[in-house]
Amino acid sequence: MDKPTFYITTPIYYPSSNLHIGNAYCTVAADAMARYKRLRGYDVYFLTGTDEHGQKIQRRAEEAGVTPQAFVDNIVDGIQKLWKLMDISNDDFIRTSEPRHTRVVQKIFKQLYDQGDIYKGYYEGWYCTPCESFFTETQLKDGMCPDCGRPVERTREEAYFLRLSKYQDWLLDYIQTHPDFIQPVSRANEMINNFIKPGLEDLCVSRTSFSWGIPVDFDPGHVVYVWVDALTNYITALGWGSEDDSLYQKYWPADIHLVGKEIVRFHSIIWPIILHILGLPLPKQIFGHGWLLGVAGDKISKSRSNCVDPVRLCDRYGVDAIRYYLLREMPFGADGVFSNEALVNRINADLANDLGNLVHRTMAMIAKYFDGVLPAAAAVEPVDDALLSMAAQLPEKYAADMDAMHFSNALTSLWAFVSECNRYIDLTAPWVLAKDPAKRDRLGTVMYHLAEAIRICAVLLQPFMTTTPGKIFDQLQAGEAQRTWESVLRFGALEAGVKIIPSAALFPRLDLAEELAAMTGPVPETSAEAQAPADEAVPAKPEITYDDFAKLDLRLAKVLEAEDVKKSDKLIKLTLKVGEETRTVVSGIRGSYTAAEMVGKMVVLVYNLKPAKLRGIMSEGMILCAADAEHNLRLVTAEEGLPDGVQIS
Ligand code: ME8
Repeated sequence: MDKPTFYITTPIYYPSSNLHIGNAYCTVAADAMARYKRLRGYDVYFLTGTDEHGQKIQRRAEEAGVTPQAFVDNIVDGIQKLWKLMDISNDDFIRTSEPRHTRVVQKIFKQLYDQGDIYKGYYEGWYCTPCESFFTETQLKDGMCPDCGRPVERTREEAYFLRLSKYQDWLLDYIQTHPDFIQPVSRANEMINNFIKPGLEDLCVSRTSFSWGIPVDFDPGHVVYVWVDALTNYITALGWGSEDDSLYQKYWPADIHLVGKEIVRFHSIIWPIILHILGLPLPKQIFGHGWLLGVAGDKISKSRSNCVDPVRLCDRYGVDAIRYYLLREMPFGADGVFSNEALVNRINADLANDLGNLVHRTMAMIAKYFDGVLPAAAAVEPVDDALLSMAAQLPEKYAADMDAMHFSNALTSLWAFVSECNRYIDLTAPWVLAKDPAKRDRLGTVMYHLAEAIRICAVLLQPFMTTTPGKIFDQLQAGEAQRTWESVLRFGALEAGVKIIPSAALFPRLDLAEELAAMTGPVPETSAEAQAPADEAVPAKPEITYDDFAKLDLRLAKVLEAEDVKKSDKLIKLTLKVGEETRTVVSGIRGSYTAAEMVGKMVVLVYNLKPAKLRGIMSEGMILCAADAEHNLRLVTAEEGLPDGVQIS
């Protein structure tokens, strides 16, 4: 009989810079689910990938002086290496710049247009480049992007629109009659009350102001809006609309689209409507997980200083410890704080003490009392009851939590069993039994129970950890049949008489103070992180003398006028007053400031910079800004009280 299928996806990541631990969180969770379903006998298809188009990437590439394709190729390579390092078992990796994707997106766009669900009009509104999202005036928060709080740009351009409004009632009805469609339930309520019921506006689905996107093939100059491009990856990867759609036929509809909570909106509004218009079935579930927060309670993200590098963590603590921590520490639907301290404490308490000691003590006792040969179990005594009944109940409880993606609960149950095993050692006191030859059978029973319980733990750990279960199975000489889901449904799958092979501690204990010092200090030269391309790192420039510095003539200047430079999405032409003098400077600040916002600002001008022509305009100097890794700019200025023209030293 054919196995049941299970199709799970992660979001496809923006290769605008290296990934952080928050991105890894989502992928590790999807991987745990994929491994769990495989363990349960499903034919699993697990998809991840990269979302490579858009203005943000085009800008980053321009800044780096390379083509967008070369820019993303480099970062995608790092992402693929990270998933390999973290033992992510994806079956495919889709890149939205691949022809297998772009061809089909063009086809979908055309079909929606031919059906009348996409029409041409004018877009006028506010655009947030980092979020790749349009907002109406009322959606802005204090004039800024309501999602990320950064400046937005006023945009008016000819554009295509998708008729979301037409499908509003259908979508509302669908969500209300399919309670599992959006999970957790709180997110479904948020979609209904905050977005659908207030009214869906038609969505602008093409852009003309940049070129790094999938061209609308019947209207050159337009590229497809990144979210329409990105969302369709879930079916283009399966070959929908291509000559071979066998994967689509087999796996669609997806069982779970796993996404972060801030992008549930795109997945539960735009995506279902597109599928509905195309006449395709909807995914069974969109699960919105919470965020990993920094210790200050803010979302960990690439553009903030709280960015935590997964390569560095895996390098220092091992992949299994990191995967375990991510899924154990916080309930999956909710936000949770990532801290080095909590990580080290978990490694010490759960992995080194509870699990590591259990395995180590048991193996050492079998080696000592039975010369390493696993004894058979004899008669059961009342003191065994708690352990045996817990072993019998564990799989069902664990499965219920795993099926609901309550990873932390599943691990809590598993660790309650680990604790019960440790308690069992204390209760049965094998070292006392070992002194009495008449208790030899009893000692053998205790040892067998422990070894078997450890095997069950290793089987159930397989979705979470990728090397530790194998190490435990090897010590126990457990074969394939003793690693399966079915093998945990019956206590007693291990064969007595095998020679166990004790080995080194699974998880060495860590010194908290030492770890905190190491993780907040500089990256060691030997670490994988130090060797990885450090996209975010800002290399120090060579030392200069005071005389070198004194060559710079920096002056305060006031912005009198500002206007966008035509045919550029980055540049603003500024007219500056520098004392008695007026200067023209062309500045690449448009992603972060609008021309209107610039007027009246006091800026720092590099007064003696050699003039240069930019887009045909002679720029006489440059203004100073601070920039983060995402190239969000903030003007450098002086505190109030000084007139323009004064020199800065
Ligand atoms: O959103 N904690 O890509 P992305 C938990 N390209 N999850 C986090 C997180 C954090 N601190 N920071 C980010 C995109 N994420 C789109 C997806 S899908 C068709 C297109 C999660 O690289 C975030 O919630 O910005 C999202 O699910 C994923 O990382 C990718 O984010």
